Amino acid sequence: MKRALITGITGQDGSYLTELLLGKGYEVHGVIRRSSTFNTGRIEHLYQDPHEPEQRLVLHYGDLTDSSRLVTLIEKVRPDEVYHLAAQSHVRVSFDEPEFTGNTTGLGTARLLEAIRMVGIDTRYYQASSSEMFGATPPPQSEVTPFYPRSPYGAAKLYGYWMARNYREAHGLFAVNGILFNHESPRRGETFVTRKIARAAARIAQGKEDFVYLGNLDAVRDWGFAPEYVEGMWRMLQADAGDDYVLATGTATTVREWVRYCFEHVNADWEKHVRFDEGYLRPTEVDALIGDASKAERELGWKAQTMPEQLAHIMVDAELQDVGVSR
Ligand code: NDP
Ligand code: GDR
Repeated sequence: MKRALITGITGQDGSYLTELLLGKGYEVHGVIRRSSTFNTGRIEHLYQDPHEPEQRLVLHYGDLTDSSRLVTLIEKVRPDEVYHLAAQSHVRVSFDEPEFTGNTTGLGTARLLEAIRMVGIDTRYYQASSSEMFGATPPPQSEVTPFYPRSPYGAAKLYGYWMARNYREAHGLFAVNGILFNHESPRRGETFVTRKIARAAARIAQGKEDFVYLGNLDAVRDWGFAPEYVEGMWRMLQADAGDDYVLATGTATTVREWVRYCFEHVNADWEKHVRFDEGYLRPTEVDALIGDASKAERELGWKAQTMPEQLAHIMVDAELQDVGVSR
């Protein structure tokens, strides 16, 4: 039985990855943060009582700012595969909290890599790199596109990317950078734009709200479906050697088009319900991200299946269900 350690197991991707790995027969260990309220909602359906003899999902307290804890965790779990997904992952928030974002999203990666090196285990390491590292470089973006991050988050992720590459080159670690373009789902955090809009469309259609306040509607993103992307992460760690791969759909959608997809799905006129709030603008914006995932298709047999309009419908339907409407 293979053993995996997932940081960020309580996040969107962590929850789907846990489902995938448990389904493949893995023993899964997840790192959770201590908080005063439950933060395990996304993995509640997977929870296994520690008293069960066959327990294959084990949760451990830990934090990316706590180096010694990362060492004891690696020592205790001795995983065959490490999926490093934990991060302060919100781009807009990173402008308000640049130091914290650097400490967790950037240095947290160095701490984890160093814990692996210090303990000296033979493991495979996945780094959750991001299309935000391309920032201002025009699309299409692939593994050979130059980076130009436009936020403290993007800069921190770029540091993590190069640390993973350096541990591959300097210490021979099987380290992979998955350069993932935006991927969404009904489990997406409520403050990311796709979920915010899907949720607003459903609630407005049900008369529970009247307006949604948004920032830049002209930004172009490449939105795919998260469960497909975690399958890509797993495939990267099953390859013959550590390498870097882009995962994306290759399609361009503006925030405005996403709004339209969501509101049309509930037969509502978006122009009556969307209002502008400059508070959601970023000091520096990433105008357009459109990924070229041909390397992943060629080498891993991975290809995105769900395209943005269908994804918007999946997310709106989930929100409608949440407010008691079934379709
Ligand atoms: P989420 O924001 O949903 O999840 C982030 C996870 O990190 C949560 O489990 C969170 O815990 C945990 N975390 C945050 N800070 C710390 C810390 N200091 N110590 C330990 N754990 C911490 O992100 P996603 O699931 O969407 O993304 C997964 C990873 O992939 C992230 O690194 C993200 O930056 C990256 N990424 C995401 C993309 C996307 O489109 N979703 C695209 C490209 C990259 P808690 O639940 O307690 O807050
Ligand atoms: P992003 O996702 O910054 O691409 O990062 P987000 O959904 O936050 O923004 C996408 C685009 O929408 C515009 N926008 C708004 N964004 C938010 N959050 N709220 C609004 O009200 C709003 N109005 C317009 C933004 O300006 C932006 O252009 C996500 C995260 O998951 C990162 O962790 C990940 O690395 C990248 O995707 C790839």
